[in-house]
Amino acid sequence: MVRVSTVQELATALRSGDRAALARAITLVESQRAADVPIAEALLQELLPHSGGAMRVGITGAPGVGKSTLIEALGLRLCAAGRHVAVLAVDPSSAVTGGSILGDKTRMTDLSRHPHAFIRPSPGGSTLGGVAARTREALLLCEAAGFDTVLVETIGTGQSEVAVAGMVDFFLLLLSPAAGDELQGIKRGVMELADGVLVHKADGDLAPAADRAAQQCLLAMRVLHGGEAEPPPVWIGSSVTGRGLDELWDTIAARLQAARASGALASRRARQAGDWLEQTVRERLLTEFLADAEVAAAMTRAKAEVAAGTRLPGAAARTLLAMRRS
Ligand SMILES: Nc1nc2c(ncn2[C@@H]2O[C@H](COP(=O)(O)OP(=O)(O)OP(=O)(O)O)[C@@H](O)[C@H]2O)c(=O)[nH]1
Ligand SMILES: [Mg+2]
Repeated sequence: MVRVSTVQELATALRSGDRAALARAITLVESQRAADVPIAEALLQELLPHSGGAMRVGITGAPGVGKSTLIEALGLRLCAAGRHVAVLAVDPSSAVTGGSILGDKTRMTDLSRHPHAFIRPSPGGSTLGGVAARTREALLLCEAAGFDTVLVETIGTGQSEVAVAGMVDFFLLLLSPAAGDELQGIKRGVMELADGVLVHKADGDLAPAADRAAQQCLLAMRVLHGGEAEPPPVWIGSSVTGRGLDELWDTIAARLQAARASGALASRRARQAGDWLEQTVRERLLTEFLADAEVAAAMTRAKAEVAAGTRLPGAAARTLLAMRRS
């Protein structure tokens, strides 16, 4: 797609703030064509020293809780305050259907028109790992292009949350005002991953329920983070009225500022990069292993045997792994 000799040109254009170059660069890292992979890697390597400058904030929550609406409301405020905001998405459903939360459902019309904003729908792909990896690389590209704020939206489905929590500096969970009743049903793992919780849609008739939900959430967070000096904050807010949004962002910004000063942010990012490396190795090993036609056929047979209960998964896995070529 892009000639090797143009990596330098593309990097230069991207760093100068050229949107088309950024979009092209992201398309390049999203490309699954074998020929594009080394070029994408060269580009990322070239731009790596210029990445890392953004506040990276992940936003998760059940479908319809208002993630996109919040991102648009926050994004517009941040742009008005002079920040440059990039919005990315990790959508596990797009891995299956090729659809995209940002593209199809919520277009963030006002934010997308703002000259200081850049919105990129979730990449397609066959695995969540692949989609998340490309989003992470897109995040680095946005930073190299000068965006000082990157917001990553993901639907709350467990795995994608772990992936997004692993690429951001602050992971925000959105709850609906009804969450007080449903708190039991919210996966404990998600509450544990969250660096903060916003009880959203606290407006109109929903406001009293939001207050109750926030109280219950506060209790739950205290239990989960009992020993910590600074347990994750719980906010109440509305993207429709704007209630609580300034406070939300100011607290996140202050926490990140403190984490930067103390070195906690650098160690969080270092740990994330290490985890990412390990995960990438796992995923590539598996992909390469299964790319062998004999192995794939044996895997299909083994799955049938395991499903039928005629073989144990452990034994079948051992036989399969013995097929590895050295
Ligand atoms: N009352 C109220 N409604 C809101 C608020 N924020 C969003 N909504 C509404 O909630 C619905 C879903 O909003 P989205 O922003 O698309 O929610 P989402 O979490 O991004 O949804 P998915 O991407 O599909 O998971 C829309 O009808 C919004 O208008 C809010 O603060 N108050
Ligand atoms: Mg959305």
